[in-house]
Amino acid sequence: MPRKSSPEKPSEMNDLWGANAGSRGEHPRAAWFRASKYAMFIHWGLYAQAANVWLGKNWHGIAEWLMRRAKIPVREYEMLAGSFNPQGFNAEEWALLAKAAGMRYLVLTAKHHEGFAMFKSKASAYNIVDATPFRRDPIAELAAACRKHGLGLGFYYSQFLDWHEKDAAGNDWEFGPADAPERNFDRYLQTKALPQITELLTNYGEVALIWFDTPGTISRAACKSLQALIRKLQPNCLINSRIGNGLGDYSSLGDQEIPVHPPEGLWETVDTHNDTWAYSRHDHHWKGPRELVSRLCRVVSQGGTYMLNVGPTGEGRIPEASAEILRRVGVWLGRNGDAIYGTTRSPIAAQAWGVATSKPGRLFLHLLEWPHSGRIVVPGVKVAGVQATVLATGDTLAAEVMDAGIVVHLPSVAPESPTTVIALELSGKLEVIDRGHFFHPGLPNLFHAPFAGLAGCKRAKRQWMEKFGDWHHAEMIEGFATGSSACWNFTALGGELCNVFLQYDCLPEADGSELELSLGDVRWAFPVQCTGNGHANRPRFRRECLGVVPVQGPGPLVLKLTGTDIKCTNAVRLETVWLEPVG
Ligand code: H79
Repeated sequence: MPRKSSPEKPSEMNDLWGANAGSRGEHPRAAWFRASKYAMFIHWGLYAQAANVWLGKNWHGIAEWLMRRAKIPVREYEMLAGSFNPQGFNAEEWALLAKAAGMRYLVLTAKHHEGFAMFKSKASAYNIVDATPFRRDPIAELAAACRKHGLGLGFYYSQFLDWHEKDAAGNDWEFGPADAPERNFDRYLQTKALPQITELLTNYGEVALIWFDTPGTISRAACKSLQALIRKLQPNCLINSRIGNGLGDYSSLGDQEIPVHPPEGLWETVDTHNDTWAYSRHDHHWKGPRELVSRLCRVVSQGGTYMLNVGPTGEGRIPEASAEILRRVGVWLGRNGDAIYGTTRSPIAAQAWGVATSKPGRLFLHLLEWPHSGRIVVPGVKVAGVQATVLATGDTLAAEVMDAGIVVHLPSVAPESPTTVIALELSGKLEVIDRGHFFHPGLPNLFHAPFAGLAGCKRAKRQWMEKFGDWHHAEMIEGFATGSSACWNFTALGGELCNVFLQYDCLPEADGSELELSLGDVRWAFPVQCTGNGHANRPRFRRECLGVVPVQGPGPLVLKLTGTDIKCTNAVRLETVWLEPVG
């Protein structure tokens, strides 16, 4: 059965990514992937030369989509190749940066949607060796550098979209509709995609993985033959889920998606360092070391791998701000990598202080937030004994097992930046006896939509773009009407006076709707205000302080939001509630 067509219809968004690798067991060929945890994605092609500018006009959003956005005719776009001469490219430098950053393998765009091969190809002269003054094969150079430095190398290959070819999918501005009689997708597969994948798997030594994207309408039979070709040429080469039809070895979640719930099986999050994959002259919105470490820890704590992208320029250089931030994360990994590489998912859920990772007999606590209370609790667990150290320094911390769980006493200032990891050595088996939610004094406590008990409303997972192609993901409570309620049951590990914040989205037709907050014996009504003219697929959140509540712990509590006067169903969406110490 062919998959659904056009990825442009919002109703088909769930099919956009091919995020599911199917349910087969894990193959031994995947063991290195499971242990690696952190990788470098590199988007580099002719679009880097254009840098999101075309004919003097600036474009914003993902820069590798410029050809399609500006609807550039193939002959005009090809001119970029004539001036593509990235003399600053140095494979050794990229490999050394990946090493310094603590990344274990690289995945480079061998061919993106623009259709240009960044390697010597007999199957198409539209390649970097034959069509540019550069004449070098960067993939050959990178393969050598990766081998030398012990890095894995994988290739991104856009198997479905190829805007350069009439027979392939995607270029409707020049070649008309996909089903035009003169277009023949199988011919493109046989004459370009399969031969080029053969070249990639034949000419560059061992290939760690092939990274496909947006499988679109490729038939199961075609995906099967693609998979068979890869298995035949390099039986150990992994294939990501975006090959489509559930044929991948591991799942690539949606672009820039960090899950709230741990997915099953082998999976990765792919992320941008700024808001584009390819280099854009105007995008300087780099995530800093703290945010990157946080994203890495959150992914790894759920058992995933984090692949972070860099976008080298048309001169072949990785932007220095991006490289410098990566190196700082690398310094942190040099001191704390024991809590990342080779770990398995956390046996306990994310807590207000952060997330955990695990190794046999050890639990690592990644303190994404530093508590004011001088201690943290790993709640709801039992173990015979525990010893705690600061992983980066080896300094011992007082720790004890109590009724509430494992308690670790902390200095008032975090000893490590941007994130301190505490290593717990456990005697005996760790038993998780309470998987519920906990309120931690001295910390901001999040109450997410997916963990709420709902009545008269529903959970929804949404993804949208802010600029263009820069995906954002959120889980929300939707369909809120008068009488609907969302309720979080939790155990307070102590008492504290807190500000309560609500992050919500409200369309104009529900402006001034009223809800009621209740926590313990405190209860009051509050209005929500229009947050803009967003539509269902592009929320505009507002984070508002609703007031101060006493969290009366320790003990079980219920936080509840009820619609008392909702002026329009489906127009108020709730994202997160926070309880934060008044400070
Ligand atoms: O390589 C990066 C992106 O270029 C690529 N995946 C990452 C790793 C990617 N290709 N396609 N998509 C992501 C999905 C994009 C869909 C959209 Fe659109 C592109 C949404 C907006 C632009 C297609 C065209 C749907 C609406 C317009």
